Amino acid sequence: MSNNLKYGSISSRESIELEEKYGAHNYHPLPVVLAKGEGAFLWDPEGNKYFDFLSAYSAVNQGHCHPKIIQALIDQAKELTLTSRAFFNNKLGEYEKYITEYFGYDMVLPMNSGAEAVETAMKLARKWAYNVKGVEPDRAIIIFAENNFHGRTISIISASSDPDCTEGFGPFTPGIARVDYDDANALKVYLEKHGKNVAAFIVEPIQGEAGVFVPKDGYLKDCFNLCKEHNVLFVADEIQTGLARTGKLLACDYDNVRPDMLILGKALSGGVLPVSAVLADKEIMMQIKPGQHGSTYGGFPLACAVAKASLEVLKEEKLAERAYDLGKKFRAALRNIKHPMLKLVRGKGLLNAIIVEPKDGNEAWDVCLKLKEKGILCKPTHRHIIRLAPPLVITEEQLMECVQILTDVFNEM
Ligand code: IF1
Repeated sequence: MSNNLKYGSISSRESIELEEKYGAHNYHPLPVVLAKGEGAFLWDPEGNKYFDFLSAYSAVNQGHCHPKIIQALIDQAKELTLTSRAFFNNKLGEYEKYITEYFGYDMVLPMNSGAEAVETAMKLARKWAYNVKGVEPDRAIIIFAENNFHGRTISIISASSDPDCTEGFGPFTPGIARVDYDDANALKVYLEKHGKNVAAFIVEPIQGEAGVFVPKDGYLKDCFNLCKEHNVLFVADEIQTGLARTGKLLACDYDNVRPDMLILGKALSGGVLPVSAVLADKEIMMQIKPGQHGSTYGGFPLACAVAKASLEVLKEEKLAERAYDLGKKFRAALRNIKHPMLKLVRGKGLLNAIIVEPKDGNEAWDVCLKLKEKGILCKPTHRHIIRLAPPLVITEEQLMECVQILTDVFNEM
């Protein structure tokens, strides 16, 4: 038992030692231990307070432990948590009606992790290709973008161009192709050559992991139109960009594109449970028949209650509008920080990133360590890019306080 603890019963040091000893080393976390979260804030066991500028990779858009979402969790947890889909339950149908009307689709297939939803979309696309489009059996192709990130399963990393995601995990799933991101012509050329066997084009409206790559205005619309020309499904992976994060309900809204399949996850549960979903109209969704796909927890009553509350919060608190307005102010303020290490600012809404130019042996990781000391938690991606993505409930005043902290850190580098 350690003294000077504010939250929990073990210290930061003990927590790290336990993770090092007993947990797989599949991450290299920033040296900080979190014990409590509320809104835009996190605290370590000793009570040190931090702004969360990662939001668990956009899973906590509604803020940590949002009261309404936690209440929904508690109320449902006392009634019924899991039935499996062997039986009906009184929460799933109500949630399915709510979420399909919320996004304007006929149907939804509920899953758990984002990767499971992406895999589900791939299976639906293949079924549709064979049953509706008439692609020959086992010939369906799914196109992804270079530098994509859609999850960690074998079939999803089969689409990855990142050696860290693929090395030593072969052999890979066939029927997968890649085209350059933010280049509709690359998709056009591929579809003109192979379009008759292509089931779908799966794309992130903004590439998160790649470093918040925002494509040109109209890129998504051009790709959508090309897909329609070649009878190919346009599938948007909005697991990270969706649910108000980029300043619209969906990032596809910027191009007025309605994806044939919409993939959601992360903030769909406000960071409370792994909840994901694939939304599509009947022609696609009904290609999967009873017994052909599913999962033990997919659409379980507890997830339905939590996800419905999480979606309600987005609307009630106008989080997309907030993200839009605060994002513009945030990028403008960041661009005012004149420092040789702060090379570039990019993003939409409150999904932003800065590119850090190494200087005197300091690089993005060192900036993140300094930010941690001053009360902001964020982490580099691809070494020189720092994603800055606070919960959408952060206030303008708090955001500007963080800009000042960022300014101070760079000036001290
Ligand atoms: C990790 C980042 C990585 C996603 C998109 C599907 C998934 C993700 C657009 C899969 C998940 C997470 C996974 C996590 C770190 C984070 C991430 F992009 F957000 F930064 F890895 F690249 N589509 N992204 O962003 O969803 O199965 O994780 O629920 O794996 O390290 P999941």
